[in-house]
Amino acid sequence: MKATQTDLFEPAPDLPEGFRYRDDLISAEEERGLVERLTGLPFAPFEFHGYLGKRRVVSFGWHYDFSKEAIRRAESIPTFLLPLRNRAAAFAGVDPAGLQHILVTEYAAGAGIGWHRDKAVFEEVVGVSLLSPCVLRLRRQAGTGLKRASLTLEPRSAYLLAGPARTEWEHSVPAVDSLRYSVTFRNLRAR
Ligand SMILES: O=C(O)CCC(=O)C(=O)O
Repeated sequence: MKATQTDLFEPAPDLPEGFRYRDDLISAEEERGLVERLTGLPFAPFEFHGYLGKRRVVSFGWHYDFSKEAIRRAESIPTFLLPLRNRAAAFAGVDPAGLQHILVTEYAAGAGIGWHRDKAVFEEVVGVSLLSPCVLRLRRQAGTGLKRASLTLEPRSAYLLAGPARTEWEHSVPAVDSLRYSVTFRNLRAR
């Protein structure tokens, strides 16, 4: 991580409470194997109320339908993603089986994701980055202004959004320079 140096598990003072980051969640060899499998997935352009985004996505376990603002069942989680889910869960300190939603996102060069907070149906969010670095920007309202933070997510790294980082802060990823995949794991909030 270049922009803001943190301990393995403790956020730097300027990173939000509830945010955690670590490099090298997986090895380069594991990354190669995963990317090979990811390229064969049935990606579709991200759709938001009829607008098609530049990034492409595929969901497993559950799918969040933005047009209906509801989640629905999706294809089962492929077995090749289960070891990565175990690793992500161990990093986040959550039960792997609870991470029932997986979103794989393909960012071609020039694709990013705008400011948002993940939907309230989800609880913690664990993201794993593959192939290329990107900047993760974070912001939240502070009085009449905005408090901001950012860091570089290195390939093979993981981050956790929990607590205020998840519920109070928004995040975004500016357009990437070269192909990047993210695999985000989410558990469902008790209903
Ligand atoms: O690419 C990332 O790691 C961020 C993904 C994200 O914010 C999302 O899917 O909501």
